[in-house]
Amino acid sequence: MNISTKTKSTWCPGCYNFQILAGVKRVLNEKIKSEKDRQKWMIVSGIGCHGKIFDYLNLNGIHTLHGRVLPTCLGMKIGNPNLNVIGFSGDGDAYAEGMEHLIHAARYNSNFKYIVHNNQVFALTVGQPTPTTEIGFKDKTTPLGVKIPPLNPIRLMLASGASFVARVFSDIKQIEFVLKEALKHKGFAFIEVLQPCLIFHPDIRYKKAFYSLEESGHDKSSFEQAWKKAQEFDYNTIEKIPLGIFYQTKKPVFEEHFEQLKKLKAKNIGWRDVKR
Ligand SMILES: Cc1ncc(C[n+]2csc(CCOP(=O)(O)OP(=O)(O)O)c2C)c(N)n1
Repeated sequence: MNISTKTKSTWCPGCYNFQILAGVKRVLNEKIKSEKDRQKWMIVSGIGCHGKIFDYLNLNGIHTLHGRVLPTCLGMKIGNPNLNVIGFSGDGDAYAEGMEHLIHAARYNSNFKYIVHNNQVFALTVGQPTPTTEIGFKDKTTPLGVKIPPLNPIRLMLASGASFVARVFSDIKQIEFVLKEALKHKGFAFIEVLQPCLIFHPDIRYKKAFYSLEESGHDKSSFEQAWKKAQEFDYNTIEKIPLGIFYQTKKPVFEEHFEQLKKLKAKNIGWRDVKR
């Protein structure tokens, strides 16, 4: 079963979003072998360059409003807890317009997966700074340069109670690894992907600072270790950038708090299948 569409891509040639798309396809092509399988998957994307991934995956879902990926994913899980749901946001979508949802998604721990394409700019609207843009970055809207220190999304997710917190680079193999792990995880999985924007934030100097958490003996079950590792990179300090899974823990899943949803889960159905 092919989950690609024939839609012509409007991403810039060489855009790192292609790596994310390819990694996601690699994982989902293994899981989706028939039309019946395909019906079990839903995607949600926000508004921005990242959001176009919706057009390139032949899956059901909603290309939703800017910043509203997470409540849309949660709504899908409430409508049918048996669906596998993956949300895609940009850093603007996730950390600016959608910020309030992000904190609660981490608290709720609904069983869906969330991929943030972090290019450190609002790319589709031609390069304005976002909450993860480094100090000093200039564009036409910010001619004096960004003055305010960037947000640390990994620390925010840890502090908000997320049960799976990861960061990778937009490299097909890294996406494949982390998405497979996230899909095995029971609960909300937060995956930040560093995705340079070749046009509006092309700086890839940070690549030299990457190192793998998995290969450096990091204990992902330790909150204290994850908290320390999360501080190593804040978008301005680029001496050491840990990539991989920072933290993973078991926590009650949102859907399991509700008898009605547990019944749907047990019967492998959604609300629309319930006779009234
Ligand atoms: C509520 C709302 N605010 C602003 C916009 C304008 N807008 C459209 S795309 C976009 C930038 C998206 O940036 P990001 O989420 O980082 O995604 P990227 O384009 O970088 O992938 C903005 C601000 C909008 N569509 N809706």
